[in-house]
Amino acid sequence: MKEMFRHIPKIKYEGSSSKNPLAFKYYDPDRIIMGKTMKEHLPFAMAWWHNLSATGSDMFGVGTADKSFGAGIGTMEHAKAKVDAGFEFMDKLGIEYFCFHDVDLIPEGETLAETNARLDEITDYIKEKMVDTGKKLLWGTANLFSNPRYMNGAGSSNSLDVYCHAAAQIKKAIDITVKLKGKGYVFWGGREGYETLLNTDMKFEIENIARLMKMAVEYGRSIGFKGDFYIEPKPKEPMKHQYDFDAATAIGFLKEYGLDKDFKLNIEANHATLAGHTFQHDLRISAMHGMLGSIDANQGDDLLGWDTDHFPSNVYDAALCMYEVLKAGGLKNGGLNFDAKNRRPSYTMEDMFYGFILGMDTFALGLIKAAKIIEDGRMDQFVQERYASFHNEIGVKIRNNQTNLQELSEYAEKIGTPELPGSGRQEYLESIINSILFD
Ligand code: XLS
Ligand code: NI
Ligand code: NI
Repeated sequence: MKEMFRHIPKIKYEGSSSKNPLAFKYYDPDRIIMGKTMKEHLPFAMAWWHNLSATGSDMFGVGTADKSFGAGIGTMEHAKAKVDAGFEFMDKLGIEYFCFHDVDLIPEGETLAETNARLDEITDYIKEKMVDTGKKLLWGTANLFSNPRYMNGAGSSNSLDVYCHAAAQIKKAIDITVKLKGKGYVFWGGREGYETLLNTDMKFEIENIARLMKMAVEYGRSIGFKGDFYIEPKPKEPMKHQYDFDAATAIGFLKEYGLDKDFKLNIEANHATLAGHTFQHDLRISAMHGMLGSIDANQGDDLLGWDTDHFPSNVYDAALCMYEVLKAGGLKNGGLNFDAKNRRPSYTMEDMFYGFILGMDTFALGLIKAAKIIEDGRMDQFVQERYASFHNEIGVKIRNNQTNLQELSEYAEKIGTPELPGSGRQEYLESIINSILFD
């Protein structure tokens, strides 16, 4: 088999003083942080779609990057060349996991049967490579948004036939995820939303999505899938409004329809910010419900209002992300999937590696700094003390749901006018973070 990235060596850790662009400055896989190796804390994954398929095309122009890997686009030979390229890429970077949509793997056939046969063939090939290399599938998913038939969504489509076609695609995508021992299965509701309420029965659509997910869980469990199902919330784009708006909305939906035992959330940084939240916010919401499943590690651009999927470079955000992950006890079945792409003018093979080196180093730094924030202890201690007033007798009663408005009113009368609550000390806390980040 020919080497695809011939001029690229294996990427090694060389430390922060290294000037070698093809080396890690912070990601040192064997370094121990809080009792685990960096590699264990940071289960990085390659997204098949951005890394092996996307060429940088946008609505103003065609692609700039050549992802043919020496084969004719649209052929099974090309599908296999992508597998070869992907495994070589993961190997050179020391990445253990990958993620895919069904149609990232193969050119879609004329019929479901043809598409499915191609999926069987390519997953046989991928499976062999996995056995040889030890690489693993983090999660699989079905692309239910690109084909014109999904213009009104899949689970939320007004068309029964489209709904059933989506069901068939999901069934097959779960089959191949299980075949490749995937640890998760994702639902990103690409077009599960609406363009205008004037033509939309929102209640019907949301219930239909829930029914489809229930069937997916039943099917997955029936064929032995033990991993997690995930919803990946996003507020909009491509639709004007998407039903899985943000973490809180998705959790409410999962609980409403009894899906919360099988599902967790896959939080994407750029989706959280599109929803008007910080990345940390959606991670916290998920974690506090015990539903922080996996992460799509990327970042947006503050000045652009869409999902730009930049490789993460913001160490501040990565540190707060890893702070949430460490506090939540780590990612169990989940990982850090680089749902990220190079900028259109960064079109060379080297750029593919620079993107991942940037992202992996950013999260390595984030992990190092998050551990320091926790070990330093001042922030956690401050938060704890901030609520200390709830430790007295009446506070304990409130926390145990053992009181009522009558008793609280009597207490309030007894104490007279309350003192002002303690200072929030935001600036003090921000300066602690800065001193840890930049020491
Ligand atoms: C798009 C989503 C998508 C999901 C997988 O915005 O991030 O890439 O991660 O369908
Ligand atoms: Ni996205
Ligand atoms: Ni994503």
